Amino acid sequence: MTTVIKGGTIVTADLTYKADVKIDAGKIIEIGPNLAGDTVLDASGCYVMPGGIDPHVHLEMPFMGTYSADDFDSGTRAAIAGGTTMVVDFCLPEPGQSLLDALKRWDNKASRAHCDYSFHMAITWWGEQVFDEMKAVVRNHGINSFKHFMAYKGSLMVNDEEMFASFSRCSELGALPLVHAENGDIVAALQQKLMDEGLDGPEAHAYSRPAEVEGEATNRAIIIADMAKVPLYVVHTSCEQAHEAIRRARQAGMRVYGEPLIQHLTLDESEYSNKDWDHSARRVMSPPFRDKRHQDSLWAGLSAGSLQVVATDHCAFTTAQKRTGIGDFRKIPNGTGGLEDRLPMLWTHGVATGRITMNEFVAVTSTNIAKILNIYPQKGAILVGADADLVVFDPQASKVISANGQQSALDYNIFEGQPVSGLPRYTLSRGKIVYADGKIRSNEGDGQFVSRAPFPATAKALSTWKELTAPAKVERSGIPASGV
Ligand code: DUC
Ligand code: ZN
Ligand code: ZN
Ligand code: ZN
Repeated sequence: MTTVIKGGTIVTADLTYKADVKIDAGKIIEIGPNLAGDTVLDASGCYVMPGGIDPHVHLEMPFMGTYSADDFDSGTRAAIAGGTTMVVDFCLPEPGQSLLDALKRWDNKASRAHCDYSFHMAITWWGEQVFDEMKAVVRNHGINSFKHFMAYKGSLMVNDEEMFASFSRCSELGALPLVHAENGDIVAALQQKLMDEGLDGPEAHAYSRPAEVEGEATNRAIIIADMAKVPLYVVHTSCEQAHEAIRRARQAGMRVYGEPLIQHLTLDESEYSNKDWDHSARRVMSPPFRDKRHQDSLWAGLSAGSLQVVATDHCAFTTAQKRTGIGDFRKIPNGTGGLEDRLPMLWTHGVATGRITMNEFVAVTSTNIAKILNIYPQKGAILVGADADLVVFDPQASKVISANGQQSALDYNIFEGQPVSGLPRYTLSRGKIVYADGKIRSNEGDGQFVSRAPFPATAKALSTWKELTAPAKVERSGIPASGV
């Protein structure tokens, strides 16, 4: 049984052209004019693009004393309703827990996914067991990326010594380290100071995590990666200082990537000064939303290529969960949703405004991350032989974003009331129509794990750091007598 997507305009990261796409057994088998097939999808007036890949989601994540509200069922339904056909979640071992045991739990949770998925493995503690298990994670479990939290002191945070050891191990294994870059020690100190001053509301969350703590940590992570001779991926890049650090590193020849979130691109710090506590708390995430200067820097980075990916960090908490932080902003679970809205919001605020081109849109929502994670062209491409993960995107379709009818389990939407133009007409996952006419057509468990091979061992050549090699051991005639 073949499917043909007919009458659309194909948009990839580098080409825009009119052609039909023919699919069989989950793969693209032909691209060209006047194709025929058993099932025909009308794409007239639409752009046919690689399905979105969101490399940063937390579904059913154990965090801050609770679990994020969207699981692999509702979370991946939100993904496909928004034109995203693959998500990458973070497997989080508890301190002291075996990475492989944690992975079993994540495999189990993800068995409900409606679209394809993969995992990053988080390094939440360090020891010989972690060092050993990293190899099995890469070689036997198809995971080539490791996440490091430089914040969340006392729970997820790792220190510089641990990061250097883990980054060095990544270099040996052909894996990519990721960082959540915020200086966790300074954040903790600022949080305490604000609480002591009686500032306990959601606005204080933003004061406790200024751009400086992100800029400092980003710079530090880049230097550590360079010395460990490994590329680096910086998640949720939200400010000018972090962007500048990444841009400088790239200019110097380092392979460093930056990932702004759709939330930081489109919402600003004024969200936290809303009189309604719930409104502000629902938007508490780390890093927090920032002012226009930072937003302009992120947009510039996307069009200039110094920032490569737009993600969501989808980590959704209900209003009831957020309210556990009334009286102490440190207890508001950090995280916001966005999976269903990433593509329409980026199209509306990026492509429709002329800030990025359609081809750049495809690059930053799909193709670039497929290359960075070493799954291109299986994913992120419209090529013969690639997986038929596609979105038929109607640039004329519009709606006003609302929590009513959304796939997410949340009782609100942080983009509520925002008009968007540009919506998926069809979403296809490995050739199967999983979303059409506003309805989900997939089943729990349709998604498959996407294995990611290690990178070729090119890391050493990438480092700009020149190790000082010691000359032959200096012979000394003896210990000088003390002069006193
Ligand atoms: N930031 C969030 O807001 N939520 C999940 C974890 C993170 O780093
Ligand atoms: Zn983070
Ligand atoms: Zn995250
Ligand atoms: Zn379901």
